[in-house]
Amino acid sequence: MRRVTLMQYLIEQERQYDWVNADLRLLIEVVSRACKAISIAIGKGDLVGILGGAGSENVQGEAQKKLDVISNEILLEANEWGGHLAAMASEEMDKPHQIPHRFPRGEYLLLFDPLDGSSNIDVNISVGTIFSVLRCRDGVCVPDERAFLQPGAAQVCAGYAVYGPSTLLVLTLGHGVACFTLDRESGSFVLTKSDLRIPEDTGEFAINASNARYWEAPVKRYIDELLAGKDGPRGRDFNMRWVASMVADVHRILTRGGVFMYPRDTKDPKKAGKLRLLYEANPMAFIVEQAGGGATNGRERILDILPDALHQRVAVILGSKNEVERVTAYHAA
Ligand code: AHM
Ligand code: MG
Repeated sequence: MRRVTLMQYLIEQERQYDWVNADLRLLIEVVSRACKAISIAIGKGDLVGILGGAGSENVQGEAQKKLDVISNEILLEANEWGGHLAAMASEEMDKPHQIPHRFPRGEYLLLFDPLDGSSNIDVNISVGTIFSVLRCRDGVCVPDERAFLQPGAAQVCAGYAVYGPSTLLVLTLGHGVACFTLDRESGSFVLTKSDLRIPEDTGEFAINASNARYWEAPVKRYIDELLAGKDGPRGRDFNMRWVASMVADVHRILTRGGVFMYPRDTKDPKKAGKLRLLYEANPMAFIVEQAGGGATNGRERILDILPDALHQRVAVILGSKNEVERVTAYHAA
């Protein structure tokens, strides 16, 4: 079988679609190289003393792990000099990161969660990187927070890397989803699955059940029905999985179906959910929709939400289409 590397795949995309240009290709290649560097760092773990806390907090008041900080630095440094970006934004930084004046500026905005699921680092469970690419509007000289406040439907590209038993890169450019596996010997990401599809129905769900007492009524109703199994209204048994790394949970859903929920709850009424819209929910929603699944906040399609803040949170319900539609319908009832 012909081996297709990420670079070959992107060149083919560029030939096929007008709007995939050399800058976008470079951007994705650079992000993939950064993910490779993060994967190598994670693989070394305790051998080089990079597990554990960094002793600092991010803008959202969350304790940072050393690898959160290292991964953020790797992505910033890799993407600064290529001339493909107008600015970057990250879960780990309060404000957008501007491209230093000594480098040319490009037309794209890059957003990322450098290390998603970082509470799992120290216990050697899969973590990942999530990224989203937007176009910077014409005439914006210094892209501040407002430049990034575009709905998810405006994304040019989105992807994630999972650092698990294999390192994978999953990517959408808006016409299907492809998955690449890092060949550790050659150092290349090799296309291992194209046109991923999420089954419309599923027997598996993912939610952090320790929050059950804070859930809103529609979520309680939906989960109660699943838990009732074949004796309940659904008439069949469901299985539950929760890795607590969104990348790993979403990757499972892309592989064999399922529904992932981090709903709004009453634990902290000021927060609309736990996950962040711009660099967690939007890229994952784009990928899931491109694979035939659904993604809502219970009330509306995630990709249609007009953001009002860089680090805004959102409820997330995504995965197998029929289940996402059911939960969403329960919210409207
Ligand atoms: P992080 O970006 O700080 O790692 O937080 C996001 C993670 C998701 O990967 C995961 O789905 C969720 O938080 C798990 O939350 P909880 O620990 O409440 O189950
Ligand atoms: Mg995250």
